[in-house]
Amino acid sequence: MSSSAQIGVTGLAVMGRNLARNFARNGYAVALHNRTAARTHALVEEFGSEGDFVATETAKEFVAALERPRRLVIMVKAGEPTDAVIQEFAPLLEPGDMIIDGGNAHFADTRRRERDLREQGIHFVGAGISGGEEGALHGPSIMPGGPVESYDSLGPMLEKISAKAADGAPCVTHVGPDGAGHFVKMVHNGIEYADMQLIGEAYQLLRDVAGYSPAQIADIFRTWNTGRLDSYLIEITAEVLSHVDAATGEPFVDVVQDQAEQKGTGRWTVQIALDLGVPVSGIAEAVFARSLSGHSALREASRGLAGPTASALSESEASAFADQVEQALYASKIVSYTQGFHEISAGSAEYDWNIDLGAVASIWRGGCIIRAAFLDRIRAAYDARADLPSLLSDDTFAQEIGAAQDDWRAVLVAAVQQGVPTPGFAAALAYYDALRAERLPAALTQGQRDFFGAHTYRRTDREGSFHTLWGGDRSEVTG
Ligand code: NBP
Repeated sequence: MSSSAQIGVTGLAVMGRNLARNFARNGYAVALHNRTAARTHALVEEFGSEGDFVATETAKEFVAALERPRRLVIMVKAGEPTDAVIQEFAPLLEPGDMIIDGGNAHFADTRRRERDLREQGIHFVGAGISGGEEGALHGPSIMPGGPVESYDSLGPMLEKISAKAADGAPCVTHVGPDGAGHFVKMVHNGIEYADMQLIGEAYQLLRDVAGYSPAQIADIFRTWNTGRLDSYLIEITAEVLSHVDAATGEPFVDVVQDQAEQKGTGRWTVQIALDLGVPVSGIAEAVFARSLSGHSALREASRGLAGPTASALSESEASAFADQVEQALYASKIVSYTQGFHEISAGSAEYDWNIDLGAVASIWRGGCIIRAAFLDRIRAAYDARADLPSLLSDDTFAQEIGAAQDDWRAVLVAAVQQGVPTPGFAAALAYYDALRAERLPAALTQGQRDFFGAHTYRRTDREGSFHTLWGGDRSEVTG
């Protein structure tokens, strides 16, 4: 077998198969491998005419089919299968070869794998890939980490197969060393959770408070999609809401069980944020909301609890309310992204990744699930000021959120009065109000901690740490 393939893909389920086709369609010779060889042959049989594929059955054949230095993409189930595949292939590779893990790995695993393989001289690139199976085929957003020198030869290939933003820029960049790519992909998914939760809350408010039907709400989302909320998730929301179930003739959304599923990345985003001390309350509420939806027995047992009596809005009130919901959704979305970017910036500082936040916003503009017109403006905000403390410190976003705040508050008042759960909108507003507050009750918390645990406190008027003798004469001593 000649070593002619420029890249190889092992793991040919939905994602790997489409990624391999994407490379081939872009003119690269692609070596194929899968644990179960039948998948490899099925791909060649069905799509062999799309490009130059080299089907292989064994690990040795696969490695032998690759030109050197070798570029080997792993697209298997994240976790143990990835380690198993690395253990199978690494002994067959040579210094300078490259393993690219395109699965949804935890960034800590990526850091470990990169460290282990570095000892062998193998470049390990953990690459977050977003866009689902369609993205993998037609152009995903790609978030590669790993050694920067690997990007010299890999980068141009990824740029070719990636999505392109509206200005033609490829949706891929070298995010940073070792686990930086998978970390950014994790936060991308966390933001995706928050975006979906906020859209869900907007839908329920329009349905339960304004009294619109799913078809009418689909039209509202279509209108929103022509404005500043223009995004893939808003677009598909309109599609899902306008779909009618063929079997029953009911709106599709009414025949689907209201129990949301989750894989792991949203939960990881929150777990890591807790470790880093970053408040990602919007993402956390989204994860909890999915979790609550799945507790069917608990929900069943609570159905009889008292709630307010809803009062229907008139047609003109409903229309005005819909405009307010748009404001609340947009303002809450700004907060979600603010929190997500804060987590990336904290991760970057903790692990010394030096991540360019503007570049991250830029590569999310196409191909990925959270692609949105709005990301152009986030990129511009970070490009104008790389050390922006928060998106809310950007003048344009600050002005927009300021202009939205009255409606945002009014929507939450309506939600509370009518008993519609809006944890995402509420958490976002609480975050906004907490950030802009002159004083927070944390001062009282510190007093309590000092009272029961002598944990000490710092004063507003003097340096140092202090303790009050609560059980004695309440005099203050230096802590
Ligand atoms: P799956 O996550 O369903 O994994 C199936 C693949 O893993 C098959 O090729 C299977 O081989 C292989 N595999 C398993 Br399972 N255990 C293995 C082992 N011990 N050794 C070797 N191969 C093993 O595939 P997917 O949905 O295409 O996703 C691939 C990766 O991409 C995952 O990490 C996923 O999280 C990530 N991802 C998925 C999406 C998406 O929308 N689906 C989006 C972004 C990222 P077999 O054929 O022999 O069983």
